[in-house]
Amino acid sequence: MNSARRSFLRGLATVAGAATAATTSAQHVHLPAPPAKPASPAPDRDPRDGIAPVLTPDTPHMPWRLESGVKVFEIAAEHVRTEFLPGRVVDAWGFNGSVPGPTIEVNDGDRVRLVVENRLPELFSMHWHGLEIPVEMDGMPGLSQEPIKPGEKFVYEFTLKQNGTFFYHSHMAMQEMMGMIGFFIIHPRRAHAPRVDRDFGIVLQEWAILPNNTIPNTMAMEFNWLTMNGKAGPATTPMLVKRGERVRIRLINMGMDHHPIHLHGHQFYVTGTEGGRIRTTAVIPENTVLVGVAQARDIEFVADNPGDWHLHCHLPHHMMNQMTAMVGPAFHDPGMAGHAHGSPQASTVPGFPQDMFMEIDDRFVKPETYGLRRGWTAGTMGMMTIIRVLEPAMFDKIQAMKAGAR
Ligand SMILES: [Cu+2]
Repeated sequence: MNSARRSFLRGLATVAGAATAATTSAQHVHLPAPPAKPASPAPDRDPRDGIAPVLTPDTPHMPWRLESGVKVFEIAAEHVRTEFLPGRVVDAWGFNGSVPGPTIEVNDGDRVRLVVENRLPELFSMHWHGLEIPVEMDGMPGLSQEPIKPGEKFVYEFTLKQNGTFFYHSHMAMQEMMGMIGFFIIHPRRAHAPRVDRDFGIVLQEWAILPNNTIPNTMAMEFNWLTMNGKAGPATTPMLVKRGERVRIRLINMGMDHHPIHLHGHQFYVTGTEGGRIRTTAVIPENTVLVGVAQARDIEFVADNPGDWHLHCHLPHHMMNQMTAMVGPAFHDPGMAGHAHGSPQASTVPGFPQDMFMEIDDRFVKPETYGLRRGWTAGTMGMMTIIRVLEPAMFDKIQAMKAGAR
């Protein structure tokens, strides 16, 4: 048994325990700024049960209220103007002002009531992906219910009897491609062993948006914008962990491609799928997990290698922004040699140019990026984010900066 597996299993004994800025077009200047995403409420959680709250960077939590023992959520399906990057405005469809929709975080055994309002100009219905619930609650338009008409509501209500990483989404195909998905995370009554110290969630989405356009082309078969929780690198907010902590990252995918998500500097175990928890004796080590369409994958690892590490889709075309015929191989201009950090002779090399290297660090200054190596933005694009394995003092310093920034 290697050391990584040993350290993963140790806890069993303690059960319960590119070129982004250039994409802004003049027509966007007159548009109103996207609304700020709603604030996240404090998670409903007793810290003694060993369960860490889930953080979904750049995406808020769905608020709820308790009515006679039922957790009530109000969800509006609506147009959402958002930004993948500063200046890259997108007219997507989402929920409660957010794309992807706010994260629903509940517990096994909860009774939930989800009041869904259709603020779209066409029919809609909501599906609860992976949940074992009465068929009339499954949200299949036509088959299990009348679709929700514009301006009307439908009340979904059921009791949860599973735990794991699930999601909610429109069950109208093209609406899915407008962005209509969100996490539905159900915690077990007691934490799975070994328990994790940090628990993150990332929604993988892809979009086809031509330059000077803000509306995704939902019929496209090729995609030039790749997002994690609605942001493209380097706008994806890094995940912060302390050295030595055990970390879970939940990944879900809604789009037309499967994404091989690769973690640098660590091996991980896939501990859960869209069907729930994998038996501990069945997990295998990996550092790249294929997250297929409509699938969920939970990965867990001990963050014992300090540094700032990429977590990203490894499809080359998914590691860049705004890929179009205007950049990359199709754009051959000898004048780019200097602009793209090439050599003066670059234009004599067949194939030039391929990649550009643009440092735009000053546009992504926030506590979570404090202390990253200069130039980090040039290599963090598309479906890419960063997990920062920090020494405790640095971790605490950034947390204090975040508290000060609020
Ligand atoms: Cu990908």
